[in-house]
Amino acid sequence: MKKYMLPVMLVLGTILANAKGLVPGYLRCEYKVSPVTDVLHPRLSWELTSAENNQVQTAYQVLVASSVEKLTESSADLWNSGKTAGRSTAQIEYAGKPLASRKVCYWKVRSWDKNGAAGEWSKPSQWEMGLLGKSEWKGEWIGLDLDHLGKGKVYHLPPAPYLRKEFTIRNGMKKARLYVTALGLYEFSINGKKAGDAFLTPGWTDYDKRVYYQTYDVTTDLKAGKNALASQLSYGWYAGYLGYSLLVKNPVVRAFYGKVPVLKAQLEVEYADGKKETFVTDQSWKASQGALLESDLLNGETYDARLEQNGWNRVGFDDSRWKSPQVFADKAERKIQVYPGPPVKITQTLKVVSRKERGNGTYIFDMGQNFAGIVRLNVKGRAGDTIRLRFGEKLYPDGRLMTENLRMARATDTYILKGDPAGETWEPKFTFHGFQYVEVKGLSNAPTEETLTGLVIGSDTPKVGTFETDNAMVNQLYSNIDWTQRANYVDIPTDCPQRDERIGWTGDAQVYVKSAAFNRDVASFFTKWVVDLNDGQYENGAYPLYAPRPNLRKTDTFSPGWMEAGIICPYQIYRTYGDTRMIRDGWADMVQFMDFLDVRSKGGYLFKENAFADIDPKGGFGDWLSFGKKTPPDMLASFYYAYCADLMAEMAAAIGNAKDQQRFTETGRKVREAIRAHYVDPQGRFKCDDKAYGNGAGYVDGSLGFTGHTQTAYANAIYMNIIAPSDRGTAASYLTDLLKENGDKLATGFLGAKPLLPALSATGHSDLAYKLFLSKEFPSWGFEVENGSTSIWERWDSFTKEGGFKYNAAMNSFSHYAFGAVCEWMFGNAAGIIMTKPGFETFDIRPEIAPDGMGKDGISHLKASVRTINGTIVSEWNKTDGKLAMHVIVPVNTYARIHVPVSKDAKVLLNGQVLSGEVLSAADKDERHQVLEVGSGEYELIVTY
Ligand code: RAM
Repeated sequence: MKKYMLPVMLVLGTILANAKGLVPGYLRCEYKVSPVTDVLHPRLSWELTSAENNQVQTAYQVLVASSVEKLTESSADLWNSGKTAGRSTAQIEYAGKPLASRKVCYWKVRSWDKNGAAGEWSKPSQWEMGLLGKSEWKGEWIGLDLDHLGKGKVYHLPPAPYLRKEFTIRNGMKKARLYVTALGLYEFSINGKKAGDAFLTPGWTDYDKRVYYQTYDVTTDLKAGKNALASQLSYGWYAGYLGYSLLVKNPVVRAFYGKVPVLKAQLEVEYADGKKETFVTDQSWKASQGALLESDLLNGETYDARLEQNGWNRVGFDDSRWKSPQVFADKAERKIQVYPGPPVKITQTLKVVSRKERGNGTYIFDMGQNFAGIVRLNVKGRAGDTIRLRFGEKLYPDGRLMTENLRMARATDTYILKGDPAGETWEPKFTFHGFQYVEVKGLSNAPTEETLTGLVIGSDTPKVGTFETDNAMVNQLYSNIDWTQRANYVDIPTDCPQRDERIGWTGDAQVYVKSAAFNRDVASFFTKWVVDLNDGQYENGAYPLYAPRPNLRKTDTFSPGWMEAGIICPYQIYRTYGDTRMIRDGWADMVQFMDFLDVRSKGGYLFKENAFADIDPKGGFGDWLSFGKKTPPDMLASFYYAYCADLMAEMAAAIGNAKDQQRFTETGRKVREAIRAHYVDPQGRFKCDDKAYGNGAGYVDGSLGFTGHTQTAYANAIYMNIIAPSDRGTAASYLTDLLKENGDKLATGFLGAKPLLPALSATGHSDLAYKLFLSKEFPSWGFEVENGSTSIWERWDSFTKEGGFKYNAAMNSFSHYAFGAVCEWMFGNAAGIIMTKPGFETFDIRPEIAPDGMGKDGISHLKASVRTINGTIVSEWNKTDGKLAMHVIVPVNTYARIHVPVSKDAKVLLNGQVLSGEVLSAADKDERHQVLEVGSGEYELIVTY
């Protein structure tokens, strides 16, 4: 499949008379706008726009100063990069004077364009240094042990501790910063007002190794005279219930890191006269309990408003009956660092779509969308009225709330009224649920529109992708994918938000990470989680099943297809954002993982049948939730071995490590050779020694038997380049045969679904990829949509008309993003946005146009856009009789090759002009492209046949 391309360089657009060169905007530091960071050499980025087409940056200059006034070339006192040649507008490392804790740094940038003309300076932006190191923390860990008050039969849920302290501020306060962290969860307030708007702070980490803190600018919240600091704590990931440990009867079911949640806070006040004062958590604080009687992430909250201690978080409260808090010792090796990710927040509110009475004063509210979050309750009633809220993703056909699939997660919030005649509003603080429906019991008045409001929570990852077509099913599918991502990117990438699981499953994360990056800016989200992954790495080098990794079940360790997240996620972040720091920081860990694979393969560069018979389940999870005979997990492990070696070789090159590059290139070659020798027959079919697996006992679905000849095997082999390019055609025909034998239906699980459509497209079977993509028949993505889904299901058959919710009591989530990995094909193939250099510095636009003749079930118009680190790319196509129109936007500072699909006699108009140039020979079977090489600008292409 040799491609002959004749690049046509286009000089487009007229230079506007008043063009001012390149205009930098969206200034960010460590992927955030105006952040607080403890990165000593933070990385800066900006986005360029220009009134001209075909523009690139040839040089830039960054100024950093300790005040906005000093932000001039002659007085920038922290850093003047000088005119620095280069096209990069991201990952520019601060290289000025060393930065101390608390330093506020102002910065701006200007860029030179391709003609050497300097643009205007950007507007100033800023970042602030946090507390650099533990010695900056003067306070103690304080808390109140209420553990003995947990009373339930099934759940041990003690009340939440409350902490408070009053202090006096002199006149002339200039600036105040509050630094807060907790082992557990905290909400902090100053004079009764919540600090910041983040939720579930300070996030989940391996608390023995590190804990994060948040910084709040509280300058305007303080006043001269008395002020009150107050905090409520909860058990959260530190001391609460986690995962399925209760379900599997693990000896430990809660309090995996510690039993008592504790707080550490530091308020630093600066006066106009230069004096400073610091107020910290210590034994002089007061501690008690209040209305929050139960508070747990998985199990929900119980709040008895009659027990509210009025004014407890304000000045003047009588706390003489409160106790002194207990002071808890620190662990020497525990780091306290700035939270690196995007904050978890309430990102949207939802109105109730419908409410139905079910008798006995029970109502079912439909929020219209499956999401992760909580509800705000708004009620009026008598003191002691008890309202119980239960959450579910689905209703039974008779209208009852379905909660079986939550397994041991109680997911129930209870509010007991105080009887305020003006009405009462309440929402939980330290829990969330995955749901669409809410069952409400105990209302003394009929509910109204205002009774419940849905509050969507999730890591606040900026939306960067859009995807729209004229096919309603596809649009709903895209919406379902994004909602499921939002519901599961909650501090860490979880598998599901509803049942007793919600943990950072590595397999799910690795298959989905590329899709995720098309939808949302996940740079800082993964900056955080990759640290969790490395913290969770086993001593032998394996990455865990889930990160962070409390021991939820004795036998949980690692699995092929899961553990490779430790390589695949940093690689994807490198590709998407050009981030080489994540590679450098994690290099030793990643190399250790590769060493682990080498050792495990006993020098044979291959995993033969039963190579992972010592883990549980045997062989690992394999192509989890697939249909039919199982793809040998050891064969897939071998594929992943080769694939990881390739990614490592590429990352080694990116950080200039030639030795490792060579090592991993070699590894990749040897693994492939070994795979071919062992798992491929002379006809190019994948095979395995199925007898070696015996009756399959101990393997996932082992009783179904094993074969190498599966959709998953060929899809992965093509996707990961396991086979020689000359054998791809053969592999593709086996794949299409298998599909045909199966009535053009997929049979793939977690590891096979992602590469399936990309592999078909890569081998000239785009039409078949579309057929699977657009199908509404079981099993397919469209089937879920046809069944009214607003999110992505865990299983292809999570619900079927014949079987109903047959898996419920076991494992049946309706919000699991793994199968949403089709998103990668939607952007990368259907819209054809294909990165060719990290950060989309160069990319291809090569849309695959949907087949004709499908009417309403097909696609004739598709528009996708992605805001990359280099600006927004748009790819749109519109097919009408005998005509194809393409609309492409190429951002400033990037180059694209636009592949225009043309048939022999096609005429191509570019921005209204007839395009001359050669029609190229077939790229794939019967597909022909004309390739245009372009710089930044907007391109309308009309192809008439
Ligand atoms: C399930 C999880 C997850 C999957 C593992 C193997 O319980 O929900 O999606 O990765 O099992």
